[in-house]
Amino acid sequence: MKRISKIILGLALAITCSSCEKETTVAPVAKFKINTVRVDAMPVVDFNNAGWDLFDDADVFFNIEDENHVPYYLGSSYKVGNVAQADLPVSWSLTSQYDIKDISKITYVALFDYDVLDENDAMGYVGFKMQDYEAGKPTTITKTSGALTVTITGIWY
Ligand SMILES: [Ca+2]
Ligand SMILES: [Ca+2]
Repeated sequence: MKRISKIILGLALAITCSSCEKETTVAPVAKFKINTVRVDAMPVVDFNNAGWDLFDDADVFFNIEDENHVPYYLGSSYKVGNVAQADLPVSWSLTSQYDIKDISKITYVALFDYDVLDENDAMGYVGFKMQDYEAGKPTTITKTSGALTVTITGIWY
């Protein structure tokens, strides 16, 4: 009798445990990893209506920034020299994937023209709020902001 009640107690515990485990398991929050960044379109001139460089075309690179525009991926060493409009699109495969861990926040891809003698020229930025894409989970997303169009590809995990 004693033994039976022990077994029953054990069973009851097992059932309770498995059911409470189920209750505490919430749906995993989706995250996104950026694998490639592509610039499909970029502004022809800077904010002063001048060309990006005096004698030739823009030397293009991008940074990936968080919602406060703090850069977490610095792409200046992967710049592509003298990109004319006819050269577009240009794309980069990231050497290390960029993890967007909080998809409720905006992740910016900011484009620059690399300059040697003065500060790099900002060419614009595009913001991606991955939460907006969570339902369909597309792996390629294109977004335009002003004259700049950026496509990111990656994986949901
Ligand atoms: Ca320049
Ligand atoms: Ca140049």
